[in-house]
Amino acid sequence: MPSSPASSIQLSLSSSFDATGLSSSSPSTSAIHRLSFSLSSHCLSRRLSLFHLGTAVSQSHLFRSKPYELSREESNILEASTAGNVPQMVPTVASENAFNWTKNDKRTLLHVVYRVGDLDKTIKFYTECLGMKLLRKRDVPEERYSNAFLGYGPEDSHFSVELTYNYGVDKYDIGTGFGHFGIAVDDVVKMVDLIKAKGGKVTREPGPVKGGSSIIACIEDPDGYTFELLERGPTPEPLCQVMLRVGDLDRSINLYKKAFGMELLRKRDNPDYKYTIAIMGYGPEDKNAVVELTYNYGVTEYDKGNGYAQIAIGTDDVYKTAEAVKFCGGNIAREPGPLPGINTKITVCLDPDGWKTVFVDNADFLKELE
Ligand SMILES: N[C@@H](CCC(=O)N[C@@H](CS)C(=O)NCC(=O)O)C(=O)O
Repeated sequence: MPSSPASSIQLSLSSSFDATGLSSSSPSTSAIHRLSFSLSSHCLSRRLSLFHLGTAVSQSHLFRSKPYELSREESNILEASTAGNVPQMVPTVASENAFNWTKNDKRTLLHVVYRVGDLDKTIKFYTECLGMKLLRKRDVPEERYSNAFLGYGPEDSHFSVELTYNYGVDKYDIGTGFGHFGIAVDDVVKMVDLIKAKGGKVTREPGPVKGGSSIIACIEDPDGYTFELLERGPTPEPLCQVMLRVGDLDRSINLYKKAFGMELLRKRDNPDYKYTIAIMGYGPEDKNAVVELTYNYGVTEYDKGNGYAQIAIGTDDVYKTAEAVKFCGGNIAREPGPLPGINTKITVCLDPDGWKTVFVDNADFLKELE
């Protein structure tokens, strides 16, 4: 039976992904190998190592829930590219499935995790000065730490902070890479007055942001973490930003888009003050918390200290997410699996600057909340 161009391409692609990843039984498969291996070099080494280790089977098992068919556009690209020179960017079965997984997975920013030296003192400051609610607390004595979760609404629908207190550690180094947590408030001056009245430390008085018009102010919490107060209209998500400094903005945007499935919501260059920011997230920033990546001209490295820990992102499958991150050249620092003592399944990714992102199984996370 004659096969359609799409299905013959599908067959060739499948046969190219044998356990070695290097078989070339026919001119067309060898051409496709060149296509597969002509992606960027970090993707190349990842893919080679995965397929050399014979994980092609589990990859396709993970990602191929139904036979993959190339769209007309993809078939055209493939046809055009097999006819001539080696192309720059052609989707493979596995990379396309990884891409689809990342795009269709149910991802939201769950919480941001960092360490504090005195849980009660921080809870008092956040509830009395910042208007947060204490959402839950847990003690994990076998691991010698406690957590407190605070925020502006229930954790199943709001971004929150997860404070970690390690028994006996009362001081942390914040480093220079962590920037701030952003809080949207309707009146920055009023908020700052309240914080001052409660004895809080204001590090930047209210006023228009340098090079812009929005009103901001900065305060420091008891451990020295900066909170930027941003004057905005009413929002369902007052805890609205985590700002991290990065050494190469495009490199980070690429990873956060491809591996984390975030959108680049906004990018702004401020040449007068020699920095560029990129706002990355899973939905519009007036309704969702976002990650603000800041690049300071010429600064490629920061000291990350030991206070700030990570952002947690919900996913429907930590195993597929870990594989998808690897396909995009991301670094999985902890293979997917359940956390000791809590049983929530997680996987950990380290971005090129060393910032940690933890993907948390959505269903396990909801069970934690029960
Ligand atoms: N050099 C700054 C660049 C980022 C920056 O300046 N961000 C703006 C907010 S988007 C800010 O903090 N401005 C301080 C001000 O206006 O006083 C840093 O690394 O924090």
